[in-house]
Amino acid sequence: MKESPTIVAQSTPQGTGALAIIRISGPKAIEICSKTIVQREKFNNAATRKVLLYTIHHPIKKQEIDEISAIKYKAPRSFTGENMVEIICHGGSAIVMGIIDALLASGASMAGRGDFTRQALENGKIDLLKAEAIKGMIESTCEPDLKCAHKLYHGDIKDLSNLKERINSLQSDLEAEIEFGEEEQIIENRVGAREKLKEIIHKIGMELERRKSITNIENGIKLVIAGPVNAGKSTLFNRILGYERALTHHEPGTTRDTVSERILIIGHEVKIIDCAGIRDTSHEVEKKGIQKTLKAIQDAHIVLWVTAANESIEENEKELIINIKGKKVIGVINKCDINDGVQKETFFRLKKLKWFKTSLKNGEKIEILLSWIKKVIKDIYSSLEIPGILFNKRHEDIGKTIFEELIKTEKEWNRKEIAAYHLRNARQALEEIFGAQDNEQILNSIFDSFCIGK
Ligand SMILES: Nc1nc2c(ncn2[C@@H]2O[C@H](COP(=O)(O)OP(=O)(O)O)[C@@H](O)[C@H]2O)c(=O)[nH]1
Ligand SMILES: [Mg+2]
Repeated sequence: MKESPTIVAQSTPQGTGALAIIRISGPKAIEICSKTIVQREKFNNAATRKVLLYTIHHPIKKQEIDEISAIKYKAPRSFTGENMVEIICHGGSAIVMGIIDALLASGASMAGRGDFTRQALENGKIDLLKAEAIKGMIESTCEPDLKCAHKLYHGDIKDLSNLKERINSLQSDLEAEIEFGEEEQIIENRVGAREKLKEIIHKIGMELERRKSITNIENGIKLVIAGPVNAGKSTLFNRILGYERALTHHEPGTTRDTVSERILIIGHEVKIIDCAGIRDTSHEVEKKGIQKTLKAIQDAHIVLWVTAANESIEENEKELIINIKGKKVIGVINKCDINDGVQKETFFRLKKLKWFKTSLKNGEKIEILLSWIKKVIKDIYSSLEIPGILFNKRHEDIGKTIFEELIKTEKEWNRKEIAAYHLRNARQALEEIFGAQDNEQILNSIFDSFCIGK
C-alpha cells in the first residue's frame, strides 16, 4: 500500500508578524523535521507534546534559518491523527519560506487547502460536521457566527437529528399509504402526516429566517447617519469616531459621497456611514450622493436621523422618516444651542420614535447618545436566535432545497407518487448536510474553501 504523504504549510496568515506557526503532518513528519534541526538528538529524544527550543537550518544549503520552538506529536494522538510537528518561528516571510523550503528539501510535500483537517477526517479524528465547525470557527466574523460553529463543534445537533427522524417517519407514512392506500387506518394517518409535514415546513422556514438575520450582520452592524443638509451629520460622525474624519462646513451640501469607518462598540464591529444630506437639488453629483444615502438607509440596521433644531420640519422630511421601515431609528435634534427644537421633538414623540436633543458643536450629551446606541446594538444581538439545523452557508443552501421540496410535497399531497418523489428529494438533500464519507464531491467543495495550513 502506498504510504500517505507528509505535508507541510504555514498555519498562521501570510505576511509579517511577531510569530508564525508551521505545521508538518504525516508518517514521516518527525523524521523529516529532525533533518532540519541542528540539535537533532535533543529533538529525537524530546518527549511528545513538550515545547523545546531549537535552531533550524537548511540541511542542503547548511544555512541557519531561525531559533524556533517545536512540539512533537505521535500518531494517533494529534489533531490529524498522524505524526505531527508544530514549529513556532519568528514571523518574517523569509524565515517562514526558508523553513518550509528546508522541510520540502527533506522530503515533505506542500499541503493544499484544508489538507490537515482532511487527514483528521480520514483518520476518524473528526466527522464532516466537525470539520465544517472548525472552518466556521476560523471564518466567523461575528459572535452569532461563532456560536453556530461552537454548537456544531460540540455536536449539539439534536434539532438536526430530530428533523431527519421526522422526515424519515413521514416518508414511511407516505410509502405505506402508496402500498396499502385503501385501509381505514392509513387514511387516518394521512391527516396526521400532512400536519407533520406542515410543522416541518414551518421549522425549516424559521431556520432560514434565523440564518438570514445572522448573514445580515456578518459584516458588522450598519449605523447610518442621515438627515437634511447642514444638520451636523458629519460633526456627529467625527464625534463618534473621536477624530476629524469627515469635512464639516457651514455651507450646505458639503458631504456628497458616503464616508464610512469601522469601529468596535461593546465588542461588536460597527460600520458607521456618514451620508450626503437630503434636499431638493439640481446638481447632478449631489443627486447621486442623495441616491446613495437612500440606499444606505435601506441597508442600515440603525439610522441616526440628524436634524437641526433651528430649521422647521418640512413634509418631505416627515415622509422620509416615516418611510424608514424595519430599522432602529433614533432622532438627533441638533443645534439646540440656538433653538429649543420643540417642533421636531413633537414630531418624534408623536411618531413614537426615540429622540435626543443635543448641541454637537459643544459636544453635549454624546455619552448619552453612545449609551443608547450600545443598547440598540445589544438588543439587535440578543434578539438573534442561533440556528439548530442550518449552521452555515452550505447548510443554508441545502435548507432552501429541502424547503422547496417540502412545499412541493405538500402541494402534491393528493398525488401520492409525486408527493413521495419530492419528499425523497428533501430527504436526500438533508443527507447532504451530514455528508456521506464517500461523497467526494461534497468533501471537495468543503475542503476547497478551507485555507492552506488548516
Ligand atoms: N450652532 C451649532 N452649529 C453646529 C452644531 N453642530 C454642527 N454645527 C455646524 O453646522 C455646520 C454643518 O455641520 P456638518 O456636520 O457639516 O453638517 P452636515 O451637512 O449635516 O454633515 C457646521 O458649520 C458645523 O460647525 C451645533 O450643535 N450647533
Ligand atoms: Mg456632512
